[in-house]
Amino acid sequence: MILHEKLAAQLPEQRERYRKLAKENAEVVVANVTVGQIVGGMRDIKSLLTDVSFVDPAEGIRFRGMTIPETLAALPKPDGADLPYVGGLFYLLLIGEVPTKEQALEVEAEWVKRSDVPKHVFDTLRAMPKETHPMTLFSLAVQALQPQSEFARRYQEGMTKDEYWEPALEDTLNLTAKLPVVAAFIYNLKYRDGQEPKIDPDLDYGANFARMLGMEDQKGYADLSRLYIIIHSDHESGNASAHATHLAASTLSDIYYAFSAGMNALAGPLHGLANQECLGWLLGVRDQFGGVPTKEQLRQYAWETLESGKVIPGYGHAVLRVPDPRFTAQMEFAKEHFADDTLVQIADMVFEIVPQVLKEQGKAKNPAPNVDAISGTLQYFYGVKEFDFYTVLFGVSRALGVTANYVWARALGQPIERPKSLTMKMLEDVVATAK
Ligand code: CMX
Repeated sequence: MILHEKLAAQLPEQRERYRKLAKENAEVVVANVTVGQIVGGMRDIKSLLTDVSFVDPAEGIRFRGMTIPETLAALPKPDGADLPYVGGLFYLLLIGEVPTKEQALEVEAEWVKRSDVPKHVFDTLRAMPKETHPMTLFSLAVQALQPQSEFARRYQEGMTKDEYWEPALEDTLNLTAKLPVVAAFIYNLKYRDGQEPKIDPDLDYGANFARMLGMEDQKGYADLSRLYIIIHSDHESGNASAHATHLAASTLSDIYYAFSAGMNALAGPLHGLANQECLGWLLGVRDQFGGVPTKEQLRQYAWETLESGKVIPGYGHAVLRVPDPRFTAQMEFAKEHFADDTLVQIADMVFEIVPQVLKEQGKAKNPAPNVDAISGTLQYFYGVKEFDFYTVLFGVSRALGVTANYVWARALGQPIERPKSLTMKMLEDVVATAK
């Protein structure tokens, strides 16, 4: 298999680089940590290692050194499509090179081969109460797949540390192949006829997902699906879903346990759930003003949200200090395909007004939109209107980044994660000494 071969070829050099850092240069100081960072959610503490992606505060995400526009332009596309193969993106994340069309298709073929979901997974989800949130179902389904873990099996058989990456890759391909099927089943179970979806082997990952959600007749949705999955895939390692996955897997829990942990973090309103919250907020604007409001009405509405003690979803970011390029890519898609849509027009006006309001309020370090400010609007336009499903879409995509990181973490032999905590008194003593 192509990913296996390419990874194996890179291992000697990458392991040697890692060994040098870990063994020969371990005492070199990278940065100091302030009290503010310790009490402030470890913000910006440089303490994780990944080559898969990097978020520049002034620019946004780069996948293996490439910006979103560069990535979308470089990756191979299916015939007649405007957006690239998701399989090509996964190859790029994992291997660090832009694949040829044939290489992207090899990844896509691996996914088709591994896409069958065992019946007990569907039955587990069916047994849950009707009102269960789709993210609970998603996380549960991933756990229900865990008995299939190759990593867990091989670990029990006594594989060596050098071999970890092989079953890690195996599990990763199995998991990522099944996630669109699992997600589409959750959609069917919650909102449609409860059918168990099946992959069409002639379609790529993005088009298959679109078809399984019942969107095959919606012109443009397969491309949106590709775009959505690609841009949400990775955002370096410190974000909550990536970090939770990495932390859990660092104990040598397999990727099913670890990814499920990551999804439980994605389900929070300050992280992935913000896309559902954001669409709710935009619909609130639309309903209150019977369509697109005036700028003054919108300004007032935004202030009312802030004064009621809530955040404006879709705005602000822990790292970024500019409009999120993932927002820009989706806004461009929306304007190209359905610029006249009321919600797109409202989202565009929000982009003009809300940063000014947040600046006036003076709290948010970044008043610009993040990825969630627009993603729900696009789904809503095409008819995926059940917005508590949106975080599941995010989860399908985020799997690609966190699993690429997972395979590399096992390949390099990264250890169990264990930062150090201090007591409040210890910190006060540090402050007193410093003064
Ligand atoms: N609306 C209102 N207040 C905001 C705000 C927003 N959109 N963004 C930040 N603030 C506030 C914070 O709540 C914080 O207030 P307190 O001092 O009272 O606690 C203050 O501004 C400083 O926050 P910050 O340092 O700028 O931001 P953080 O790194 O702490 O948090 C984030 C980042 C994303 C959680 C925050 O901007 C937020 O809550 N945004 C809205 C929710 C959202 O869109 N989340 C999705 C992020 C992307 C993703 O992970 O999917």
